[in-house]
Amino acid sequence: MKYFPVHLVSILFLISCTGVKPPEPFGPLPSERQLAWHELEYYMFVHFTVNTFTDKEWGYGDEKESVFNPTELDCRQWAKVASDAGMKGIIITAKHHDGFCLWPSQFTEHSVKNSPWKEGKGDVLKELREACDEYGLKFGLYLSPWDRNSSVYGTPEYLTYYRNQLRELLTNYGEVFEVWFDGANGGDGYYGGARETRRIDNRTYYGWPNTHIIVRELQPMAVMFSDAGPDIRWVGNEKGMGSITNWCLLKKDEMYPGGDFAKILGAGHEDGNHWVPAEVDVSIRRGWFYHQSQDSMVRSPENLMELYYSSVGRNSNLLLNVPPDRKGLLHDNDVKSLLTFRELREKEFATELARGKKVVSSATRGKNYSAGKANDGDPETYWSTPDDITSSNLTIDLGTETEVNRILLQEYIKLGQRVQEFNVEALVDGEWKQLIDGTTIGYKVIRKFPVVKTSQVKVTISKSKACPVISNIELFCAP
Ligand code: FUL
Repeated sequence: MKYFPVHLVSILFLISCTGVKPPEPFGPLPSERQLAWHELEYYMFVHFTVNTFTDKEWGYGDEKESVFNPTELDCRQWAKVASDAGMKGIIITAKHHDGFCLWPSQFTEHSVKNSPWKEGKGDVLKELREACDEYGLKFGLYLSPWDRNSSVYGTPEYLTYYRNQLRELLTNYGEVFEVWFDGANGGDGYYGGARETRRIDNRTYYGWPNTHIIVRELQPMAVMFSDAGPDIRWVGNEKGMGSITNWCLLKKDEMYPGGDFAKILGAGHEDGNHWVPAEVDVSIRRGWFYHQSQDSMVRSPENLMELYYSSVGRNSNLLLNVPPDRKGLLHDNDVKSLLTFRELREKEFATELARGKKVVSSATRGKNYSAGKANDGDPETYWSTPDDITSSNLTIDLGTETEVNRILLQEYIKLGQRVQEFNVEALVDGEWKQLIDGTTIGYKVIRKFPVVKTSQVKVTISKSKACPVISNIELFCAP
């Protein structure tokens, strides 16, 4: 009995801390593999094949294997650059539309095994896999569904060929984080000598569900990309532009790869019934493949910084293409630009101003969901409100007058994407001044605004599908 009161106090204390239930998940939720993908944010695309040697963007399919002959191919250089640039992985064109395979596939003669490179004993994918492991990078594959070399393209037999190749790739090269199914499909080509135009019906020909099963079976943690998912969607352009309103949601059952959906893909569907976030694919040069004539047209570090804001800053991942040259190396101009971009990025976000500062909110769900959870640096905690409160604000007290010009916001997406409208204000000369307004947040949004000197910043969630769950707010003053 002596201890009873103490016991009671601790029980009451526990209830007061944990008694409030967390918000129920709302709408479609990300899978474990999608959550892991979100966190990668920025990774490299590598376009490399016979086109590199023929100076083309789309090989016709009749290129001789003998043209593929990189003189100094070094996947470790690619991986080192990717790692030094702050990227988290590499996705390579195992096979582009021309049908040439960068690995010695047992299902075709049209591959590195009949090229002079390493006397036909080489395997680019194996080398890249090892290099990725050495540098701690994820490894991804692009296997073009369109194959302008294959004599059976357009017939059911081709699907067996395609799926055999996919099995080969997903079995022999370790863990794959993303499989890239491109949307460009059908047209003229070599097709084993037929040299004709072959059209396929995007909706039915590929029998995608049966191909997807193979990926799930062999690489359960790999996400699949295409214009229509199933896991990751195209952003609808190749200019590096994520959409400001960007739902991770999509009515993917109404879509198919290679369909005419570019206009929808940027924003996704606010009322989408599946979680299918957007990936921004864009090249550091004009072309996807290396062309010497484009050596002077490499994107500048400043331009890459803009790309970062219009992709990662808009709730998308950035897949930045850096094509190796005929030696099989990334060109110096590209490397310099990438590394300087990393420096710029580090300077841009060098000092975070909001962490641990005093925060108050107009509504809170309870102690475990208090405003301070949004700036405690812990991605697993979040600020939330009671279920019936879907508009609310949070004010960060910076303590002293501080210069600010960037804000980063994140929703706790494990509970779904909710926010539909928000705005940010700063207290200037005793009055609230609006800095930005916005629509969706999702995994991450980073926004710029002109420098403002303020002691308080207020984030208002003005419209949300359900009570907001904000896991992170950061403030910066970029140079
Ligand atoms: C497109 C392809 O046609 C381009 O050649 C490139 O591979 C790009 C990433 O996807 O659909």
